[in-house]
Amino acid sequence: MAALLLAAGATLACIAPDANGQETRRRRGGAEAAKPVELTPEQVAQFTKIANDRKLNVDDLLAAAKTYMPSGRHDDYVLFSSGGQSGQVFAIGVPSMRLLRSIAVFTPESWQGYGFAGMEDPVLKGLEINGRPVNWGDTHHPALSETNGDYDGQFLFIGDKANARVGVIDLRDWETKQVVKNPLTVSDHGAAFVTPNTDYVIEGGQYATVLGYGYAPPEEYKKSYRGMVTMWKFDRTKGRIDVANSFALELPPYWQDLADAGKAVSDGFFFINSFNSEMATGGIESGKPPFEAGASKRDMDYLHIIDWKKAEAAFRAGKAKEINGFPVIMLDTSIADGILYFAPEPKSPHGVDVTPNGQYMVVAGKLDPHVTVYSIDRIKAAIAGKKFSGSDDYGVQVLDFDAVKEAQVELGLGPLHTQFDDKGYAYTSLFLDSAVARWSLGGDYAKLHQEQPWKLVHKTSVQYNIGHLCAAEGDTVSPDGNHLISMSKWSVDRFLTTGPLLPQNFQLLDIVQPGTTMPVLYDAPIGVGEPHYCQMIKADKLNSWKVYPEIGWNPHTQQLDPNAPKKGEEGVTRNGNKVLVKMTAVRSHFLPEHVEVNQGDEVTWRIVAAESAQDATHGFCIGGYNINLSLEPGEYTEFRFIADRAGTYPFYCTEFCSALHLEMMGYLHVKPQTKTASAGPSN
Ligand code: K7E
Ligand code: CUA
Repeated sequence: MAALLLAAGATLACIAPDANGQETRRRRGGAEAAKPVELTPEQVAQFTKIANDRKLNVDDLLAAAKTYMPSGRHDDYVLFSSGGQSGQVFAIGVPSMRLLRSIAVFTPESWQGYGFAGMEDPVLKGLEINGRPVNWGDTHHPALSETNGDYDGQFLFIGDKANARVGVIDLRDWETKQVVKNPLTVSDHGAAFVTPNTDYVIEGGQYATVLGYGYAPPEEYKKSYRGMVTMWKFDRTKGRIDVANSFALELPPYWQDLADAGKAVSDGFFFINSFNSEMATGGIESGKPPFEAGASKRDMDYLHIIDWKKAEAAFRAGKAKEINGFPVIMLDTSIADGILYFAPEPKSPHGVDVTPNGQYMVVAGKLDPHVTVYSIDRIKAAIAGKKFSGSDDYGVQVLDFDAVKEAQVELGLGPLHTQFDDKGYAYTSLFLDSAVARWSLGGDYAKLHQEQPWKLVHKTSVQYNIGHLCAAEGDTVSPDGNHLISMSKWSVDRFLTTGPLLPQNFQLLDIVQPGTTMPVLYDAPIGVGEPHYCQMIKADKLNSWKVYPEIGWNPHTQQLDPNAPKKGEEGVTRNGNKVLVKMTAVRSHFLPEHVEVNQGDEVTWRIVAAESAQDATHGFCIGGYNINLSLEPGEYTEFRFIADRAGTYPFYCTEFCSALHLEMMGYLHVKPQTKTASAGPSN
């Protein structure tokens, strides 16, 4: 019987994945080679009956046909979405809207094993702030790495608003490699955005503080509080942010909001919208106007125009000053070197987005029904011609609004963010209207469409209160213009009630047809966190590994690890109270199966998944010791812990990897220190 079971296990383990793969390939091939569909009268009758039974109209049937993915068929795009307060990133297939994976970034996640690898988990260590573990994040803006302004599918960055951190994900294995903490501010908002060749990852601030974790009372706001933007240098070869070559710019204490890098004609600049140029300090509790009123008093705020190539030159010339050990280009240098200019922007705007050709910057009104469009040609000419309307309280020169403004387009209530397609349209989210506005671009874009330039063309209602939106390849120099996601924040009445806390609603819009056709095709509830922004990349641009390149691969160094145990080296060795475990995991056993240590021993455990078949993932957990690893094919992990609690601890594989998965276990025996001590949890 055992032999039979083993044989069955081996069959399942070795043959099933191949058999599945073949099956999948056959089906995909079959689907691609399918003859054009011709419905028989019987099939038409069948469709009609189903539609009527399920109360579906023709548009519903069309929407289903546009989004349904037959089993085994792959999606065309991958949406990388912020997971909001979950601290994660979600990968979602488009057009099916199926969740493909979640990636733990700022919040340890047990399925992926991240954060549960004992004391030495490198990413977990990166979450510490001033010695305190801060194991969550408020993820906002993901940014795919770019080459020449086009997503290259290599890396993904994302900002943590609550703690001013940036996470780096390697898209070869879809795992977080690095988290950097901004040493200047507690929280941020305008992160992450990349320059067109990913030389820098931009992290803009938001709520002004005393830079470098300093203190000053609110009465000293204007004097002591400051905003900032940080330019994190990215080292593509290492796949890490190079902190030593990164720097920041001091900014006035306006609340910098979103950022976007220039591209093509505007390459070398980036742009940040801002609000609270009133420098309101709130204080509703002592009879002062609350922030919401105080920060919205003036008619104009400032679009920040930053010449980052000049800033980089100033940093390299040693002109930065250290704050909390981090180089900062101070305002006087930025003004003197022509690094920073302002342009007026209407009333507490939200979002700045650069058109694919780099020519225009679109700032959405939020409290103003317009988007305001600036042109880089006008900005450059105004700087060169010194067309200033004055300067702000800190001496930053303000460009003349009429000199830099290209157009203003009235769209509706609460415009927030803008995306672009391949047909010369822009799409702006309208939070208060709960709609996506399609409008026509002018300039070189005018020849791509039949509309009047700079005009509202159409609005599609969404459900409800859209924040960001995202078009296919929408932040690149060449957007695809077929799918658009509305990241709707309220979902009341859209889904079954899930208690008082409802999911967010990602709605898929079809933007293929020009003009006034722009239907909602699909509602995808997102029941984790409040996602802010996402980016959508063509799936065939991703070159993900199917398995790790070699057995013994260390995902943190992205190379073969010399410490990875090889087959035949398994065992337990001791040096004083230090115990070294070398283990391999292969269907369906761990080797060794018994590990004996003494209470108080410091245990270093090295484990390799000696597998090369795709999806032959093992897990490894030790209950009570907070250990859980995901051991993907080829992966090597080292973890350490103090065996401070005596007892008998089964360890087992947490992934259903074969028919004999339940047998893939062993025991950690922690022998009590004294003969009288009793073992177990009551110890
Ligand atoms: Cu919610 Cu981009 Cu943080 Cu706008 S942000 S909605
Ligand atoms: Cu290995 Cu279950």
